[in-house]
Amino acid sequence: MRTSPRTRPARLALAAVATLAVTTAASTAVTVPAAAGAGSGGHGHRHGHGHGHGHGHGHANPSEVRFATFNASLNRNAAGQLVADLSTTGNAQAARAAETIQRTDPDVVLVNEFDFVEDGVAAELFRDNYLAVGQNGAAPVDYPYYYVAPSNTGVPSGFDLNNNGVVGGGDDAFGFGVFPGQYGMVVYSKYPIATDEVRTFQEFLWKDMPGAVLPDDATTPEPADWYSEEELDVFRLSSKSHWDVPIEVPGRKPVHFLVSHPTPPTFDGTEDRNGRRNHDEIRFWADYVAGGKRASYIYDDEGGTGGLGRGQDFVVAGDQNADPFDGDSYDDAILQLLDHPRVRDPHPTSAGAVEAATRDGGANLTHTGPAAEDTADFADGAPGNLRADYVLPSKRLAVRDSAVYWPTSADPLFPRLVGTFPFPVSDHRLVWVDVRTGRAHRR
Ligand SMILES: [Ca+2]
Ligand SMILES: [Ca+2]
Ligand SMILES: [Ca+2]
Ligand SMILES: [Ca+2]
Repeated sequence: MRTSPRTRPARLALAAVATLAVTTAASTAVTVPAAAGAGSGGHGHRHGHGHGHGHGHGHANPSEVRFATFNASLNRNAAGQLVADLSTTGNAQAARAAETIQRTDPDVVLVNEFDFVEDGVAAELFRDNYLAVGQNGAAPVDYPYYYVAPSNTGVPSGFDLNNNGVVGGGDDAFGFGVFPGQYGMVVYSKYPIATDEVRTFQEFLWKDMPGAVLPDDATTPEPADWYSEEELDVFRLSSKSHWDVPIEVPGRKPVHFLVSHPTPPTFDGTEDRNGRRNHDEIRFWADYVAGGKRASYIYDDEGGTGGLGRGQDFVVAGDQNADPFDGDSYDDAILQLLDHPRVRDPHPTSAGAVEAATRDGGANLTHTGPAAEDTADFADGAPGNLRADYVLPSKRLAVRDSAVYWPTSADPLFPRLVGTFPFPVSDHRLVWVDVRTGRAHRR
């Protein structure tokens, strides 16, 4: 549904066209056990002590796992800046992003808008210099495992994808970005990641999705021809990447953490190329968790095919850039997941979002979706505050609790961790869901 005019949220500055660095050869993904060894050495210690969850959630019972998603705005304007910022402990925004994660203490967290840097350099700097250091009295949080891999953002396509007559710039990259890896993502975990079984879908081509809602150039009679055949032969569905990251909680069935960050459905024209891509980026996981025939068209970057099996547990997470009621989505894109027979929507809420909608006014006053479920504080002319960030477990997993970390202005942490525009950390709020995972032997 399209209930507001197509305007640009303030957060993504479509700045002057920057020169794109040429990306180097395809790089490999990185997952890293913390210290040396197979990664089992530290577990007894971690589980025995824990750090104490702020919500009565502890490590004594590893069957209950807190999954989170957080668009932390840890992207920067040029390659190298994030590494420079994270190389010291003094970056205020990174410290506040880390404190947000420490206060909510997820066991597994996806961080969106985290520039990709080869060899996990940025991921390790944020972990070691910020997450592992107590911020403003919050307890440090220990993530022995993480996963990062390349992103399509800022990687030059060599084609004029936005049809403005010129090749180059962020809009002609495989995903919007002014340098390779800008707006990437990273997964941190307290539990081992089955590195060998991670699947990435960075290079899956949009045209290979049956019934893809490809955009049309209205000035020609041919349908669905915004992108030429030559462009469709290289056009990747994922604006960043899609990763299936299996999390291995000891004694429990693996949980497939399905993460992505579909493009905002804006920054385009009446052809709605970004709205349509957003829709199909969300559809990818809907088909993937359906499995069977519906997922048979899917192939990963290693050539493996198909989706999840019937008995496999999962949690879909990420900034989906799609609200079920308001904003600019193409054809109710997020309902593909929220109404999916295998997906559970825990409907996380916050009091801060309700306060923000009232305080901000504007488009928020005409929204039909519940303000309590908003997760992003966008510009209030349009689109207003939206539910954009999701943690959606399989229906097979029991949900114990959930929330959006969005305290009200009465909370002493509000000015530092939430605030009002311009935000001290991010325009998005962290969302977490506690699920009870399945026993390892269950079939
Ligand atoms: Ca162009
Ligand atoms: Ca046409
Ligand atoms: Ca707002
Ligand atoms: Ca809203």
